[in-house]
Amino acid sequence: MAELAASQGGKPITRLGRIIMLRLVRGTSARSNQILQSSAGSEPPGGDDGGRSSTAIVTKAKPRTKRPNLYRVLLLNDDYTPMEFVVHVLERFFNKNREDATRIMLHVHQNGVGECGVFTYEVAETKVTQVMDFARKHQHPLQCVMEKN
Ligand code: TYC
Repeated sequence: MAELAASQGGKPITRLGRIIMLRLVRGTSARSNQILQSSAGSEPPGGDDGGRSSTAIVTKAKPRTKRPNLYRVLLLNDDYTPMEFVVHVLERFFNKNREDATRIMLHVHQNGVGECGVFTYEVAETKVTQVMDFARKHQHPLQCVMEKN
């Protein structure tokens, strides 16, 4: 990915990412991601080449996307929360269909813990808060937690 912009010598240049400056005159070599030659503010006004040369800026924006940390949201088993309530929680807050919700609920019931989904930190935190608030409102001891993936 490269962007090209040209400027006359002496004009200020907006910097975008790493900038490679190339003097478009004979004899200039290019090495990527390095400033080769800058004429900004250093060229004599008017130049000495009869206006035949110009300065180009090639910006090569290095992709800087980072993968976000991911967190698993888990439901914990208990002896009191009704199965139907847990299925409803999985449908309502984790967008599960009834079949998947029932499968996950039974997994938690039998194994003590089970995964509802994997999310970025803020989404996971929101889900945990929503589930805990909803369980408390209905006076069920259901516990929902998150753990780093
Ligand atoms: N063990 C509960 C019951 O027998 C059901 C249950 C399932 C509770 C999953 C919590 O996360 C849970 N009523």
